[in-house]
Amino acid sequence: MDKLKVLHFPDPRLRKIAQPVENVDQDIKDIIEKMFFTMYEEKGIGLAATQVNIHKRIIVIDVSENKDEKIFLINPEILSLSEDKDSMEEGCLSVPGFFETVERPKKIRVSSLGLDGETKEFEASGLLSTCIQHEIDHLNGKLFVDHISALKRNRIEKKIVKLKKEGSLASRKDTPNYKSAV
Ligand code: GNR
Ligand code: NI
Repeated sequence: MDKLKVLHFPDPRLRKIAQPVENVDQDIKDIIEKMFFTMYEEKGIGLAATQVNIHKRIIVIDVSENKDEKIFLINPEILSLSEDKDSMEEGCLSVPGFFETVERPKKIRVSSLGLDGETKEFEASGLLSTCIQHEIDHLNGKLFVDHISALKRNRIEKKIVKLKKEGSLASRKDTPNYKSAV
């Protein structure tokens, strides 16, 4: 299977708003499969379709230790957010090699479509909650660097543009974007 190409900040395509999936058909199942393949290859714990230039509301996640717990979300919606917050060091396959602490609500209640097209609801906390919020941001054209200061964001942007010009961004792909929750 071919790996999908991951867009890098500040590519304007990362700012597009993804459109809801209307039918969970074979086309959507194929996209999900390719996204899981790409996410595991890139050593990410999550991937939003926006990052691979597919502007549909689809997310894949695996926050498990053994990389054997696939979670996919179709048309995910955050139904409620807790008052209490969690701070985590975040990374992003679209912002390779940079990590910054982001504060987000600790617990969320989420709805999403299953492969049968039925709506499912569940709660998430910890790394899964952070990851879902990070991925839904992508579907809305938002990146984790939008949660940090403009100064830091601009510095990161300049560094990535420079690395891309030098052609040395590819070698950083070996840096896993996974950071432990503890
Ligand atoms: O691999 C990833 N690690 C990560 C770490 C902390 C918070 C969020 C993430 S998601 C990221 C993969 C990615 O870019 N998903 O959009
Ligand atoms: Ni990301």
